[in-house]
Amino acid sequence: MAPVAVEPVVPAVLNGKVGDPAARVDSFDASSTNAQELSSSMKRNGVVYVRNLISKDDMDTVVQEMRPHLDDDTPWDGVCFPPQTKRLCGIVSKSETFRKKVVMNPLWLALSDETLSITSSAWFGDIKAESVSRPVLGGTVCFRVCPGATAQGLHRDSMAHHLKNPRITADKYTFEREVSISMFLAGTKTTKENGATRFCPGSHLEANEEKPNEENALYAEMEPGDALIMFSSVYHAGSANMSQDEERLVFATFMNRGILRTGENQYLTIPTEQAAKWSDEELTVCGYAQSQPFLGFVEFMDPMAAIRGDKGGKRYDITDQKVIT
Ligand SMILES: O=C(O)CCC(=O)C(=O)O
Ligand SMILES: [Fe+2]
Repeated sequence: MAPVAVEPVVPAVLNGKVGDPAARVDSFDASSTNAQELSSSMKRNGVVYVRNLISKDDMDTVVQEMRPHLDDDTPWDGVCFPPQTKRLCGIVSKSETFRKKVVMNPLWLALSDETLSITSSAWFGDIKAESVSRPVLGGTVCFRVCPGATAQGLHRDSMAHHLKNPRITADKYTFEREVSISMFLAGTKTTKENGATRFCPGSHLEANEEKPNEENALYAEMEPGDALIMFSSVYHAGSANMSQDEERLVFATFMNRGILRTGENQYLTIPTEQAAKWSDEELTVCGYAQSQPFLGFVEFMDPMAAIRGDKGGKRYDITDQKVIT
């Protein structure tokens, strides 16, 4: 089925600065598209709009269910977020409507499966068996950008997974390059003025080593209930909120490859009260420390602090890493 609307092709994209000169952004309506159509568009561009992924009424309910928690966060210490932003993590368990309508959205789950499921066969003696590893929820975070916020730096969320992909052209692309996909769902109207997420179409084809280029960025202008879906290898960021009084809410949902976990489930196997008394070294070996950068956090905090009931644990910033330039 043809896209219902196509965003204008941007000259910066046409002049070949991004991975593929043909990169553009397609926009589909959730009622008349399917996972195959969305994934083939993402293959080319790294990113796609799905308009009306959830209804405005459901989106309003999600915002109402979140509202009591939206002020809980404290300003970020570091450069990852400007002080006028707030984050709310773990929303899969904070809003039932979010869990049922967004995390469990059939089109989103089908798209996750289409792009991230792994099927392989293996021998066990004389038996050859085929197995499928399905994607798992990587995280759910509400990003709130208030007036006066400056722009966040362009980054790839896949930096957390230490990918070392080379630059390729779109015809060489396969989903094997990816570890994760992200959905950015508009909770309020999002505009260039009020801090819409910006993103660089085609940047999933660039090498991980390549620096982001602001000139290639587009702003994800959306109505409540619309979604921007991208591979976590696409450069993107929250933007400056230059409005007088508009709060910008975006609800992010991440799906990761199902193999990104341990064999034995340590978090359910080891009693939490017991783990809370173990040494830092023991907890680190058992997977209770963050993998730098940004994997395994609890409310963006160091999980070692969280397991010991310390609500003021360290929140690792990019500047806590070894900064090279
Ligand atoms: O707020 C946004 O629009 C994006 C935030 C983001 O990409 C992040 O913090 O990783
Ligand atoms: Fe991000």
